[in-house]
Amino acid sequence: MSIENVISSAIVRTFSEKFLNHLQVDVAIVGGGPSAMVAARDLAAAGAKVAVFERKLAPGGGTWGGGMLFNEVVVQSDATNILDDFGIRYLPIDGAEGYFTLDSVEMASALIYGAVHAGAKIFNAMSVEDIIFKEGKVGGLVINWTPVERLGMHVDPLTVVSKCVLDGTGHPSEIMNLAVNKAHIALNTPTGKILGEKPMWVDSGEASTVENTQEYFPGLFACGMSANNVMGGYRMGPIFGGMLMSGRKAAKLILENLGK
Ligand code: 48F
Repeated sequence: MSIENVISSAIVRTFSEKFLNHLQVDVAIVGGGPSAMVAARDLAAAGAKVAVFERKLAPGGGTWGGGMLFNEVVVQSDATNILDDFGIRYLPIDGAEGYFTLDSVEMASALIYGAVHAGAKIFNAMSVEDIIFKEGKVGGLVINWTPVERLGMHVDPLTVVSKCVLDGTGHPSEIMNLAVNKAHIALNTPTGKILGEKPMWVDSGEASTVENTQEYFPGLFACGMSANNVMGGYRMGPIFGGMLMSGRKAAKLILENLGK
């Protein structure tokens, strides 16, 4: 066999095995942002079978660019235990006790590595375009390659069956929008609909991101900015403690739901 054939065969075979093995999972996570990466790591570390579907080539969501492309972010002391779990370093901010700066590239890469090493599988360049909704129950995701989505190619998708779905799609809450507008699901919000993100109020947004991380319909959870958008929380900009704590809370709630 030629080396060219060895390489191509190995890639097709191992990818196919990985993909086949994750067409049915405990938890299907949409989006590879910081809250989702923490959730994926905690869930996988607790023994759940987890697949993450990320539209872009690189997971990490809004982490990489720091604040306005200055590639540093801020985390508060409530969340430094999560940074420690991933081996991410941070420095105190002079005159602001309990707040730390960290390199956003280190954070993004460590979150991804931590999730994958704990056993979560990340499928990048795959977009979630719909949910499975059968007999009143959310049963998984409908996926397609991002280039297919971007080019508007008329190609049918494939599906991933899961016990729980976690919407980690950030500001647009894409899965919750599908749930409301396509499946006509009444979410666990005051109106049953998506309340919409409010403008910036850092401390309120940080707290509400964690509070709003919950199950919004049986088997359907939201974390990070998606949760805040669903429940009408404020935005907070480049402080990330709330995102990390949201991911940890989402994993805890889902594990309870799975009986793990
Ligand atoms: O927005 P994002 O980083 O998620 P997050 O965990 O974190 C928010 C912060 O980055 C920042 C902030 C912090 O203060 O406000 O915004 O809530 O990442 C969301 C990821 O989901 C992917 C998207 O490409 C991004 O990487 N995504 C969104 N919709 C889909 C998707 C979809 N339909 N299918 C697959 N991936």
